[in-house]
Amino acid sequence: MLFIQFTLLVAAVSALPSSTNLAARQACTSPRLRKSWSKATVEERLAYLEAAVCVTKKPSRLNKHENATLHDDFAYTHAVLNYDIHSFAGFLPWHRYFVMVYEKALQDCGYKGTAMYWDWVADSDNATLSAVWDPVTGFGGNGGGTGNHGNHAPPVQDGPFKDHRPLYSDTAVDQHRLCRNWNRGFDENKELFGHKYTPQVVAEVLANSSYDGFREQLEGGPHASVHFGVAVGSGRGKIGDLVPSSSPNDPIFFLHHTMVDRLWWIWQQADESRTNAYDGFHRPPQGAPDGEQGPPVTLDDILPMGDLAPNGIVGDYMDTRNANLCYEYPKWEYD
Ligand SMILES: *[C@@H]1O[C@H](CO)[C@@H](O)[C@H](O)[C@H]1NC(C)=O
Ligand SMILES: *[C@@H]1O[C@H](CO)[C@@H](O)[C@H](O)[C@H]1NC(C)=O
Ligand SMILES: *[C@@H]1O[C@H](CO)[C@@H](O)[C@H](O)[C@H]1NC(C)=O
Ligand SMILES: [Cu+2]
Repeated sequence: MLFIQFTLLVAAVSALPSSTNLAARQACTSPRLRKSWSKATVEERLAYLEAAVCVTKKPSRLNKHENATLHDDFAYTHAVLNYDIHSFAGFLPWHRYFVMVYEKALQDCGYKGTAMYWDWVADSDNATLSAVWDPVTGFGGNGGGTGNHGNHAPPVQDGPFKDHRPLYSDTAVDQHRLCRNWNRGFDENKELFGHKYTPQVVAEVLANSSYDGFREQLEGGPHASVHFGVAVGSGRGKIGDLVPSSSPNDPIFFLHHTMVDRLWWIWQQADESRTNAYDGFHRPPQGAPDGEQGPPVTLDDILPMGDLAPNGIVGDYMDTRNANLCYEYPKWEYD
């Protein structure tokens, strides 16, 4: 009932966005190009890493725990909102906004660039060889070493985040070393589940002309496979940081989600009408009977951001040429 009233209410104001969009677009005269990590200069990569380390040392904005850092705030916010931001249409705009909040946090640490992406489509043949895992110009490699790490996968051994100590597992306080457990291409699988995000597979996902069909296939296919490929080693061992709802614990999360955002951008570029294409249904309240669905989504829906940043509105995160975003990406380049 509450939902129905809400939908009626927002229907009344939905004539507004187009003129607002136009004004916002005019304010973005020179969009910035978000780059692939592997194509950025060494200087650019080091500048990003320096700022990303700074975020892991800055004081928390949420002040939920005396040992929390700003980086922990990102993991906590994502974990506490987990149910409301995944497995429905809002997945894409919510993560677009979340990456933007992180980009601003990097810039508050002195970084002059933009978010960058891990091009796992280009790296799908053997994703363990990606430039993102470099110990000096990247995020360090797989977990390893000896010893017992409780519920956690082996800790990352090298790179700028080897001393990073995420505070949360899901929303529970459980300080631990940053950990990864790569899926090493067993059986017919490519390394890190790369067979789930080859150029051919992703081109097929992009060919889905319905917004929520595209979103569902991207989220459940390539997006999920990268999370699992980095953090769940072939059914063996313990889970790395990129899988639980606290997955922003691993700073590679933001490069992964910038790539997801780029694929949405590429999908939007295929037709002008797709800039504001948004459909599907909200999830039902947690614990509702199977098969129940929530109300239809609208461009006026709220993007909740907890206490990390002000809440957003979906319609403000559809067009990357809006003033609050103002960026673009390299086009599809794998054929
Ligand atoms: C914060 O970290 C310090 C140092 O590791 C530890 O002694 C302390 O118990 C932690 N505080 C809480 C509330 O967990
Ligand atoms: C991927 O690269 C790693 C590192 O060189 C290598 O050990 C592994 O065998 C490669 N995987 C495949 C399936 O070729
Ligand atoms: C688009 O995605 C939806 C949801 O996953 C799926 O049911 C549909 O078959 C897809 N359409 C095409 C043409 O692949
Ligand atoms: Cu997420």
